[in-house]
Amino acid sequence: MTIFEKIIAREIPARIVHETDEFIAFHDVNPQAPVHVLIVPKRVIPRLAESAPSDAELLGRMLVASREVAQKLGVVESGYRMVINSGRDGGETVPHLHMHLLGGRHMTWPPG
Ligand code: DGP
Repeated sequence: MTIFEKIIAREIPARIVHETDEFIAFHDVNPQAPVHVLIVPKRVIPRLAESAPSDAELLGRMLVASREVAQKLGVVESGYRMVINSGRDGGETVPHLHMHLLGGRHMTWPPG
């Protein structure tokens, strides 16, 4: 069981900002920006590289829901960045697909 499944099951606490029957959004424990939320599907997909065509609608709904999360956290006007780390070189540390929503400061490019 990944740490995110434990958060979904309420076995460990998290600061939840949004939840549907398909996904959950909560503050990252190690924030990299004033706003740093993870949007996580309840159904485990280990990483983007292991997603299937049948995941397309779920992933699309999660991306679209980022707007609602950004609105709640006050960054929809100022802007925000969505990041998905997939696999070792992508920097993925928790093998349960998740989208990072980062905002509240100006993001630089290229990422580290
Ligand atoms: P990634 O590197 O893309 O796999 O991001 C994993 C993120 O998960 C990382 O930014 C830290 C966060 N994280 C890890 N463990 C916990 C936890 O127990 N609670 C919360 N809220 N976030 C966690």
